[in-house]
Amino acid sequence: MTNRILWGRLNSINVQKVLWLCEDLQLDFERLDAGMQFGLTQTQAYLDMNPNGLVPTLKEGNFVLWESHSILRYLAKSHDTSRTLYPQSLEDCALVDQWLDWNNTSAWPPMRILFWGWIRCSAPDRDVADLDKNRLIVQKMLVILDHQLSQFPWVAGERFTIADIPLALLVHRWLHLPIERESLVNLERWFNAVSQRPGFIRYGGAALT
Ligand SMILES: N[C@@H](CCC(=O)N[C@@H](CS)C(=O)NCC(=O)O)C(=O)O
Repeated sequence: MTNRILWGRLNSINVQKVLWLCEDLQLDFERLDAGMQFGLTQTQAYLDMNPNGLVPTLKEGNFVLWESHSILRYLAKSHDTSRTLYPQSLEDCALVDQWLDWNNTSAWPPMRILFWGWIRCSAPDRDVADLDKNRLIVQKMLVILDHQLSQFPWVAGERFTIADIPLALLVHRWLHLPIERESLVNLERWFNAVSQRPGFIRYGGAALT
């Protein structure tokens, strides 16, 4: 019997981040479908846990936490005995935070527009010019990531960390959209490696829906 409950639908990128880490850490949990077609997120009971009405939400015992990156940090700090996924050294930890923040503020916003436009929007409603503008912005972001990966094997340096997780899920979406892409060799090398992680194999590599 687990004391860990995760609310969120399987095709949500933010839920997948947490599922991936639970798999890599071999944590047991119960997952309850919530969000989009599953609803639940606007019920008072859910809003009392997560006032944003979004997924994921994690509950461990009586402790409730939302924001996918906060959940990643919390689970890595509390359950990663190797202390490498969210490193203890001030500088290494700051670099992980830097890339997690960059994902949320620079890379994901234009990628979210691309993902919704190509996957969740019907063709007649698609603003192709706007999508192409955002494609170029994402490409520019991925050139920055590619440059980082030309110097280091993993996103935040010499080891796999929680900073790799959101960016790998973003790149998986990028690679599966029906769009033009410039080839980025370091990014491709890293993506081949990161997609061997147990969490990606189980939860990250599904078809986009
Ligand atoms: N910053 C939040 C964003 C959460 C978020 O936007 N979740 C989306 C799914 S990826 C959501 O709940 N969408 C509404 C729904 O699924 O009903 C996080 O990282 O957890």
